[in-house]
Amino acid sequence: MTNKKAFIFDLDGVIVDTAKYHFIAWQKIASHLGIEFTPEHNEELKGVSRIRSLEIILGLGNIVASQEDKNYWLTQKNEDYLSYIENMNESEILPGVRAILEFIKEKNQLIALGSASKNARPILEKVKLLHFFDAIVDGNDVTNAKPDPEVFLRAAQLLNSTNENSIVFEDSVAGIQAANIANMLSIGIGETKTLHEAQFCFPSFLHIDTSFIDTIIKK
Ligand code: B16
Ligand code: MG
Repeated sequence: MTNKKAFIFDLDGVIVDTAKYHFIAWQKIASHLGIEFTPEHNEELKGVSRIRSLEIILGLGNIVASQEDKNYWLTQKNEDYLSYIENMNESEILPGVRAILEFIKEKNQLIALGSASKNARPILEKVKLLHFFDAIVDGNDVTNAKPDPEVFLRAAQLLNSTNENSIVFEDSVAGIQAANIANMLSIGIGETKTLHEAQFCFPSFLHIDTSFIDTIIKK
């Protein structure tokens, strides 16, 4: 077991804002199905897997679909989403993220990704952050979605770290719950009102001082 700290980052809403692309792609599907899908509905899809997102949208329209139809909509949605992320670049990294990643690396600590997205790797490549990560666990590697802690437990395991030495940065309620269940330090990125279950909460990484990270490292 390492005595280094393991910093586990969620992707969407923490490192990049891909929620806007998910929204446009899901809205197209919903509109084909005659379902009203608003930005408020989109909030419920944050941190949720692709299949579960479709099920939530179908539920909004009280639509019961066959597995074949679901597969068709899932493929359509992802192809559309991929066309939006195709042109992503470093300018889409959320404010303050790179500085924190650099600080953690400078301090010789460990970094992992813990995301529900099956498109996590290509996104990290496009925004040129892939090299910071010692381990990547994404939607291709887990069977249980957040709030199940599987994604974070796998990340800690890959980094050879204990749960108690792991820190999770998350923007979704389900993700914060997953970190708490795993007995990891949960840090919410977003509104305290929404992420009140987090042990710490900041509006963005710009509000996280390096001295705060340093205190965590020395704990
Ligand atoms: P994909 P995260 C999640 O990413 C998104 O928040 C969620 O809205 C999306 O449905 C999910 O990834 C699956 O994404 O369709 O690319 O596999 O926040 O866990 O990094
Ligand atoms: Mg997220």
